[in-house]
Amino acid sequence: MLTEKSSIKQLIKNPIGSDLVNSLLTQTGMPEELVNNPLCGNLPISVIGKALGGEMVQSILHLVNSEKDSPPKPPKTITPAWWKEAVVYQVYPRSFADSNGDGLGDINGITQKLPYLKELGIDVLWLSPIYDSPNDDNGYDIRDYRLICPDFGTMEDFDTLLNSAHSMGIRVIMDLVVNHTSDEHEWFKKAKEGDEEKSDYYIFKNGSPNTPPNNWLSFFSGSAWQWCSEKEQWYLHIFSKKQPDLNWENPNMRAEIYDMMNWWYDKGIDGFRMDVINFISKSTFANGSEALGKVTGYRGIEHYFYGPNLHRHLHEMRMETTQGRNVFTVGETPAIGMQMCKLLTAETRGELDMVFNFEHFENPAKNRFDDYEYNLNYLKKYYINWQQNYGNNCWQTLVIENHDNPRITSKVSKNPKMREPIAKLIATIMLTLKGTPYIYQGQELGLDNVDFKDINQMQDVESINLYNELCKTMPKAEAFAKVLAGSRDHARAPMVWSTDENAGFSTALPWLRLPNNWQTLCVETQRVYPNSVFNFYKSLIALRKSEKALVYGEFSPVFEKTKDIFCYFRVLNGVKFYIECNLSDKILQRPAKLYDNLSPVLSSYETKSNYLRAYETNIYKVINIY
Ligand code: ISL
Repeated sequence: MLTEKSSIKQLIKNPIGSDLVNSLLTQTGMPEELVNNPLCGNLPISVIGKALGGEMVQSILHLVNSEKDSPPKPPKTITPAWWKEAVVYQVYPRSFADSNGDGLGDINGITQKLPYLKELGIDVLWLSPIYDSPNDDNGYDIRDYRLICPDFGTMEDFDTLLNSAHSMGIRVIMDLVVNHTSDEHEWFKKAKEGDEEKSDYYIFKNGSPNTPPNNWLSFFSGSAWQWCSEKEQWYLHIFSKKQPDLNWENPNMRAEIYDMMNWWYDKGIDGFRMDVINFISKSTFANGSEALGKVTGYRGIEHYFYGPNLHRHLHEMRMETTQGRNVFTVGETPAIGMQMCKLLTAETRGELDMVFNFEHFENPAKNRFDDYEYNLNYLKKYYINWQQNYGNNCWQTLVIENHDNPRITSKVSKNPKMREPIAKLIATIMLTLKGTPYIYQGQELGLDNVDFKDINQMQDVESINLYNELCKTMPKAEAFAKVLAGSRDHARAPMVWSTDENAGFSTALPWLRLPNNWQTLCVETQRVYPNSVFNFYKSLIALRKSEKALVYGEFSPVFEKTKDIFCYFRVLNGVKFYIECNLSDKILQRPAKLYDNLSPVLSSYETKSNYLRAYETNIYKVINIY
């Protein structure tokens, strides 16, 4: 048991403690040396409270002391699995391909594009939610888990997609959104009508209509509580008020979820991506720490991002649903550090197969809505740490883009000339590291952010709520600029297929503005240009699939201390690759003079050079290992 009097050194020795300290350092931008030097290490934990806010220490101690387990010791070798060798592709159905001319993507559109996914070389298709939904959060608010959203088609269309994908050797995983449902779900409607059993499926609290039960904030602005006039009670919604949180302490609710999961598994799907799955266990409903709230932006998060029953629920879910099936699960786990990820994914623990960790999505002390140029040296540091320390009994996800974040090309540089080299650099890193790569639609084209001019051109509930909130305290133009920097709509813009009207996405006006320069960036244009980002992705995926060393090989970085250079070896059974990356827009001296036994395999530039050009990446096979 750690107390306020325990030392910072002891706190860091504890796996959960080390995650929390790392996360605080990263989010505040404070240097690691601050806690790693012996002088500070011997100070009591209470000084953190003095520096950042007293009540924060109690929350940290509570989290640290409530985890009784440590991550299991890793074995010397990795156990192979098909999903470790797979390349996953995320489709955001609303924006992928419209088959019926209503301006919205749909299931038949995805089926029509399966040959494209095959051509790219992907193995697994992850579908963002396609279930029946009022679409307050584009499908992440589910009304009926066993129905298809009519915007996207029918269950028959889904069956055709699944069968066609399988016949082409592509597996399909679904999004599982069970931290919350839509407020239009049958359970919530019954709860509002006074059904006691269904009321306990959600988190209702008594109180006066003027004061929410606690100070927790919603991810989508404002309080995380909504007054329900029918019941004269508050209900919890960590996301929009149309997404009430489920009560995972209710065994009947859990059983219904497992039943639904098995229903989809029995249909033949190959796994689930589990939305904010680490939020399902709420600890207490005490106020969130003001100080932590300032650091994280999400006041109250310490009470639910790593709750006391999380491991128990995930283990039970696995035993009831996934165990014994040839499928995999990947949890979306915001705010979780490496040690917690190990406790969620270590093979002997029977919880999840992989998780998405997001620590590398922003530079230290930055958040998504800050307008800044992302420094890739941080990505290098992050990957070196994870590749070396995650352990052979845990398997990493390699993810840089998704439907919740702006495009990486725009994030790294505002110079449009850098778009293509950055896209190829990211592709190389993702496809030559250890872990399962998750490519987000359009990433393989090197798409960049959309030139939205006005909040009315945006559709996302998060962007709109944030804009309205910001407008209370700042001029509209400033509020829009902030929203524009981090809006999720950049990644949700329609996929660009051809130079036809509406980029071949739809015959009607698309539901969201098209990406910039779509005529140049679309699939049709890139396909015929041998050095396009698309063809580079294709070659990289093919290379990864033919070389197990790129999947399971040992990772060893070189020239680690050289700024703007990220170089590493991947080695397996005598096969050795050397990967060399320039992380900057400057021309750099090539660091590896020593290696004249390198045979070039793939390069992001068309011509050879003695120097490394802006964001240049090269992959070599090392011949004759001595
Ligand atoms: O993307 C994020 C930070 O870069 C996160 O804060 C993200 O909002 C969070 O991880 C939750 O995302 C998931 O659940 C939401 C849904 O709106 C997102 O689209 C989904 O990916 C609620 O279901």
